[in-house]
Amino acid sequence: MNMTEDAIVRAADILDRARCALVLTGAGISAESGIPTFRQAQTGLWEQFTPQDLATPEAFAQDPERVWAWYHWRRTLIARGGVNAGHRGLVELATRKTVALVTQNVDGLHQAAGSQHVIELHGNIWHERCTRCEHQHSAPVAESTDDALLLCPQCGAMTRPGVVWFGETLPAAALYDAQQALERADCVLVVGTSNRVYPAAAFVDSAVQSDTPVIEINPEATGVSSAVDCHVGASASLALPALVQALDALPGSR
Ligand code: BV8
Ligand code: ZN
Repeated sequence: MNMTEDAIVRAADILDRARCALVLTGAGISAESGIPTFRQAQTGLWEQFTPQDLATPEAFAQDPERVWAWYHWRRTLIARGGVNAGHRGLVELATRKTVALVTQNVDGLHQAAGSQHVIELHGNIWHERCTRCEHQHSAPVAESTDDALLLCPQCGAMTRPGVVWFGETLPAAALYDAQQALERADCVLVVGTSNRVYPAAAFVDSAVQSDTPVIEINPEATGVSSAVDCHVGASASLALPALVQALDALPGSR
């Protein structure tokens, strides 16, 4: 058995003992859908920018057209890439264990794969909200046909993507639900995040500090890899289906 297989069996054993798992995902789980992660260099027109340059209120105030063009580009990548075996693996896992799924991602791919009650800490790229009135709107999941900024159908003012930018506070309801899920969880599975963006990363920190067993799935080491109970050094689309298989193979499993 190689190191990854061994880690997956250990992770399955930890999960099997748990009653309720909190799963926290980041951009890495969508990487194999062809969506660049936040730390990966962007491509094409956007390679000269980092997400931190564009995902801020200041960038939007300075050049809303450019920021909307970036979101249209990402929407097209998401619509084109679709869900992968990692997203589907979490749907399968939720049929074996009670899972609370908290994501930092805005791509909506967990919901597209069939995950229920997804807690979106950073909003959703398909949501749009007016910068002047209360109007909110969800765009259909489809490749963007243009890259123009979008105007409110109600009052004609500019709309903005319904996501949380750097320097903005997270939705109180999502934070509360994630906190509740963390308190109920007796195991945390963190998938595809560099654990650098707060306050989302604080959920993993507090799990590690409170001796809740933590499993990390990430082909790279991160700042928490040395502190977690089990690091699976593999991609989400390989590790998550394998984790479900290993759970099913345990004696006494369903
Ligand atoms: C807040 C939505 C406070 C937008 C995102 C100055 C001013 C204010 C705040 C701050 C500041 N300085 C620092 C902060 C805090 C800041 C922060 O944490 N900054 C970081 C950069 C240090 N946080 C905030 O600003 C937050 N708000 O603090 O408010 C406040 C309080 C009161 C009043 C006002 C303000 C808001 C943070 C939310 C930002 N929005 N997204 C959009 O998407 O367009 S964050 C963005 O980063 C994404 O959501 C992304 O998910 C998230 C985290 O990144 P990761 O998911 O971890 O992605 P990353 O690329 O880093 O890592 C990918 C990982 O996957 C890697 O480890 C890789 O190895 C792995 N991987 C790759 N391939 C695979 C894989 N894993 C598995 N399988 C694979 N195949
Ligand atoms: Zn409006």
